[in-house]
Amino acid sequence: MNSTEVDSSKGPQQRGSCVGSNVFCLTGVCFGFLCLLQISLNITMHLYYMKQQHQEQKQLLINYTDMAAETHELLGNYTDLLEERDQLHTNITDITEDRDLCLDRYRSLAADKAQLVTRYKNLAAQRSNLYRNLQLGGWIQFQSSFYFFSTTKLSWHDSRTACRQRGADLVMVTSRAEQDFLSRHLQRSWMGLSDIDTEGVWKWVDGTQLTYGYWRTATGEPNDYSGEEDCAEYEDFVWNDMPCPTPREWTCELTV
Ligand SMILES: [Ca+2]
Ligand SMILES: [Ca+2]
Repeated sequence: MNSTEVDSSKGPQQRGSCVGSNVFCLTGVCFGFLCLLQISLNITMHLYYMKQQHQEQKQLLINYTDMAAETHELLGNYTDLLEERDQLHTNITDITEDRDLCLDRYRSLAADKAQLVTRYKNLAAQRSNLYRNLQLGGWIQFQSSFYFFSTTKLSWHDSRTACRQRGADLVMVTSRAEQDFLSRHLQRSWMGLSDIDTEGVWKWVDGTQLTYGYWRTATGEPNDYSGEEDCAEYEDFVWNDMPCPTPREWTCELTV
């Protein structure tokens, strides 16, 4: 008997188990391969997941660091803002106090203004009454003064007394315009000018010293004739010194 026969003698059952064993083996190999593949896949996925997680953690750490820095900066800004707010509150308080002071000052000035307006109106009314009374009393206005021309004759001192009793004084001629104005109303009259205190030093009745006069130069006035001429008179458009007791008309000046 040959081997072929022997193998053939094992029958179809033995051949079938061999084939089934191979399928089983192949299935096992495949299963094992799949298991290895699954394990490899799991490991790869795990590694990939770990890497992703590590990157995410790294990114989170970076974000956290950035956020911490931003938080620190925000805290710094917040502190600065608090200081600015406090400073603004202080400024507002100061401005409010200044405003209140200004308002008080404004109200005080407004009250003063109202009083001044009232006083101005009263003074204007008084001035109008004074002007009217002066004009009624024969006074003539020229620029900022009123003038009274007497019709009686008195000594220089009595003339001055008469002017003072009217609230004025003897006229002081202090400008060419005033000299020309008097020329239209006077021929001869006492003026408020004398050298009574010091010979040769001519002073007006308000104490100021004469700086320029319209003296009669033809006769060398003021000439202090006979050593007795200490009072000045207005005579035909020019001035002359005369003895003070001499009766003369007189002219008063009232500055308003
Ligand atoms: Ca004299
Ligand atoms: Ca004279």
